[in-house]
Amino acid sequence: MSSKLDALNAWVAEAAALAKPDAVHWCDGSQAEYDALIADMLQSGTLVALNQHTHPGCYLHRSNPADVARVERLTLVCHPQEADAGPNNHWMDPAAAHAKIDAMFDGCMRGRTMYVIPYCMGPIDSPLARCGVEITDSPYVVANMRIMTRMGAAALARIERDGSFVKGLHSIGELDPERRWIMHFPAELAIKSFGSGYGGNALLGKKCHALRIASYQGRTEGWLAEHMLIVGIENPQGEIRYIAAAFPSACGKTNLSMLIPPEGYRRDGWKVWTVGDDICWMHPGEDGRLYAINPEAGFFGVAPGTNRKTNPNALETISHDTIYTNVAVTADNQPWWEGLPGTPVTDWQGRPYDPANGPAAHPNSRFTASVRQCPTWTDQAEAPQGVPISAIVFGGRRASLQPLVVQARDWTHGVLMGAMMGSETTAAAAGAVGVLRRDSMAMKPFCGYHYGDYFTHWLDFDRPAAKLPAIFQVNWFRKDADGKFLWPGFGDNLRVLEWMLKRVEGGATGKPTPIGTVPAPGELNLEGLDLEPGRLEALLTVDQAGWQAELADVETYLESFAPRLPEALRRERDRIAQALAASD
Ligand code: OXD
Ligand code: MN
Repeated sequence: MSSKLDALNAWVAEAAALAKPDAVHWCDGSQAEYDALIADMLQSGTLVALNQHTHPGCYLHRSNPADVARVERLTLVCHPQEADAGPNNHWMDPAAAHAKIDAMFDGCMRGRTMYVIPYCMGPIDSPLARCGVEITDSPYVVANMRIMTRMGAAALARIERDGSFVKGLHSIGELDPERRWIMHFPAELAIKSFGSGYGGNALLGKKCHALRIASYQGRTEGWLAEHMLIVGIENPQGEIRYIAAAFPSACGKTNLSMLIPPEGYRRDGWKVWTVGDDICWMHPGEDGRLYAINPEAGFFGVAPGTNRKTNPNALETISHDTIYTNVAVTADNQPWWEGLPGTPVTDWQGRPYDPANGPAAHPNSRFTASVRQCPTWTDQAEAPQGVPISAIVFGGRRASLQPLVVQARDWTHGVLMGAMMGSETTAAAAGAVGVLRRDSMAMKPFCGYHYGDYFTHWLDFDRPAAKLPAIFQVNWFRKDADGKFLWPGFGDNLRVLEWMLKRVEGGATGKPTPIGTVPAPGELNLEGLDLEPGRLEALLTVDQAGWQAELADVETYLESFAPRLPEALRRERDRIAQALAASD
């Protein structure tokens, strides 16, 4: 009798015939299965147990030192037509790509077990969720996928109901950077990844499915898959408003999604609720608003930069049942990275710590932990219909120019703000750190199709009955002439979020500038904050000549997407350039 799982069974059989594993294991997602995998990995040395008294259920994985980050130049989006991938992606003809990578998969799982991981991105009963199946030869990937997704029997049952799923085939191969590819076939809803065990390259539910493939699915089906955190802000009246915020990798999305309100806010009854820290799928609801779900079930966060001061909620989240990757360890076997108390004795590569070798923890070292372990996690993250979004925030890491916060005057202006985002690069991707690059909507490494078409898709949400979120641009990273950050950031960012929500509700008038609306004097609540005189003014200044140069650069950047650049964005850029010139 034919079943809706026939396609899945046939694909698994085909993959097994190609990769030739010794055994095939269908993952059920149970605790017993997880425990057995952990035990096997402890035995094989893939994992090292950490101090089980201070960190129960925590383990450390040391990756191959040449496999520590996403590699954009080896990440391909294989549309049948090269033009559909756009200048924002690397492309290969699908047939050539399949042939190249299948040759690598041939026999690659000999002597290994092939794991079949059914998973669901999003609450299991949500109409907004989508399923996938990852085939992998890495037990580390299986254990991480169990934390990061709804994995196992329930996902398989949904796949049987839906009859469709994203196919992800993964092998660590020999972990040879010369034999490594991360390939996407959006039209086939398929992913093939070879030669890397690193999260973004190997946990296929995350960047590969939930962003690159899903962005393409979202375009066809009328929704958005974005590189955004989702946070709920509860005011003293008990009303909760949700904000979605896009920042490039390693720019503090995890910190913002679980921030601790400043003391005065806590006293007044403000609360912060975490829905997600990295990915947001947004669909228009019947009432015209955008509703969001977090497709993930876990955090795959950057460890360095996480400490008592920056993110106590994350520290608590990862104090148990967490997989650490590439952190250092202390003499009593606790996980350690720069900024934590204590002293490292062993670095991320397992060598005795020697400062001459660089940081003890890899700058892109990570933790994998369930969202449910987060003290600020809200069960609204399980709401099948998602949470309504009141504001969308775009943020980059810019030492100069970009003010602390600016509001777009309308949706088109907001889409331009997202499209022109620039940010200084971080360690989350291989390559130089600290170089300014354009990263539209923080999706440069993740948009699965031509950016010009993507901008058009964004603009299309502005329909007559739509009640769209307000759009803001923020920059927590502006520095003074001495290179010191002007804004304290972290918990104090709530002050900026509060202003945004006041704007949404009509409670703040703001001050218009040629590039958008900034807080009027007195509108940002600075109570309890010891900002030196002149700092706020410096944070909110619009440097006219600097912005004219910026817009000239933006023009060149946007024109790189011609002929698919939507005319509306070109006009919007021109409007702002003229407004700047007129304010001269
Ligand atoms: C991530 C990234 O892992 O953006 O979230 O690199
Ligand atoms: Mn990310």
